[in-house]
Amino acid sequence: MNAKTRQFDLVVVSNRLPVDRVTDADGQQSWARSPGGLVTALEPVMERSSGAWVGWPGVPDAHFDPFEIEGGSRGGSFHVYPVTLSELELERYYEGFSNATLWPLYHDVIAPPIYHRIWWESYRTVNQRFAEQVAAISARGATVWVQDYQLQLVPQLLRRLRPDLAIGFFDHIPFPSYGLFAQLPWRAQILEGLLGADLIGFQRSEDARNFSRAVRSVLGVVPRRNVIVAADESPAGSHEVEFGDYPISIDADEFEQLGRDPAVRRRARQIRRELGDPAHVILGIDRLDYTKGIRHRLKAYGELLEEGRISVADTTLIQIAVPSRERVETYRRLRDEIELTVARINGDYSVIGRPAIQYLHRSFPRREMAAFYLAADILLVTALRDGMNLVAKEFVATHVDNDAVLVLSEFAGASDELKTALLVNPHDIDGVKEAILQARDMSDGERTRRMRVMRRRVSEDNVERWSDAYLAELRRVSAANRKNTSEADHEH
Ligand code: GDG
Repeated sequence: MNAKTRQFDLVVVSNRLPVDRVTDADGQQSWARSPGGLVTALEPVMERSSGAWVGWPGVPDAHFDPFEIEGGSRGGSFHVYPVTLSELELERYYEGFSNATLWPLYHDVIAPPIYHRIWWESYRTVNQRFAEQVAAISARGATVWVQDYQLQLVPQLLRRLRPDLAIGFFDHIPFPSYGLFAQLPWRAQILEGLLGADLIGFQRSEDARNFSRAVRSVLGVVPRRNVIVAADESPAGSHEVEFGDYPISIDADEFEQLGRDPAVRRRARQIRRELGDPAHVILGIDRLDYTKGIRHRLKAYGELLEEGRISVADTTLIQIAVPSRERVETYRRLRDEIELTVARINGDYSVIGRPAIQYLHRSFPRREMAAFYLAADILLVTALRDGMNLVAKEFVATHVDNDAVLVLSEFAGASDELKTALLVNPHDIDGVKEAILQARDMSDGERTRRMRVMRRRVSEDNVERWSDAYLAELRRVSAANRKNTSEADHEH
């Protein structure tokens, strides 16, 4: 069958495809899979049920034919349907509406959200294009799983085109409290867009509560517990939308294996040696984003050095800041601020061969990430707001010897599950300082006890369980909706 006319039983839709365009030494172009939690989670189900992935391939103004990509960690393949975005759409839909309007608004306005009507228009246009692409390749009654805040209108647009589909939506980032969400000029349209789904998943129960309140206040529809009756164009005139919390996780086995891998363990020891074998290695790994609280962390760390409560003689902080959204002005400014702070702290406290902060602005292969996790005694996650924070879960899974401490922000979704971490309010700098010292001075027994509880949790609630639970519920809810629709159809 021609790849273009193929129909699939499971279609995953996300802004960015989990593949990258790569050019080899001879100038030959090809596709490489970008490793990520979501692909790993969905790979087994995609293979079981003839799956396709719809998304933007990362290159503006380029048209690519659908293709099949192989070579995953499980040796499987899936079909890829690239959606074309122009340079202007990238500016307005992606960098504009997604990353300069929704992202700051949904993360508690840590940075001020910017509202532009022209960005909103582009968001609508692009969401329509995604919906049409999905409609064209979904088999009758197929399951479609829409991912994240860039595509909140797709559920409704898709339901209009294909009422036969089971439509799920998962929000990877927080859903803001009503007081903030109310700012959005297009708040009603966004909620109506989402309500095209059969099931809406959030990271935390708090997000689900915020969503419920927004629906009540903006649309005047009162949810019954976790169900909303949403008007649509079907013979029944409406369908039921279920919503709830489905906290995402990681491929815990993979990180545990990396944690036991002799080569990764050797590399972790080597990292410590190259730092001059400090007694305490503290780590931060984040996309360079203002939501991650990197400045708060540096402030706490700088003050501890200034007060002589920690010393470069026995402690090093490794801060990995993964480049992110570098064309958005707020991100460029943030990078300057962070690098100025790091340079000041290093200028004031480093000695030759003993940096106060080992700062790395780049990304690393997964095995190297695991080596950094293993090399560290303490991980600092000080996010001001974070949907989940997978780095925290990966750190926990990798430390198979239970010999590390997680300092975790209560504003990260992960804090609902990882309750034996040292929980901090990152705005409380003194509290963060105390937590760093408590982590450093913790007895072996307490470290092990706390870590063991978290490791069990991450290993049981892994990402495969997450996607299985979500998809099972989606199919249940949509089957009930289709039954109601066909009964209404017969009555007519
Ligand atoms: C959003 C939400 C939510 C990072 N640097 C490298 C690298 N990574 C990988 C990590 C981890 C992932 O990227 C980052 O995930 P986080 O959850 O920490 O943060 P966001 O990117 O903000 O993700 C978040 C998530 O969606 C999932 O729902 O948890 O709240 O904001 O897996 O390992 N991977 C490699 N090299 C790097 O340099 N290979």
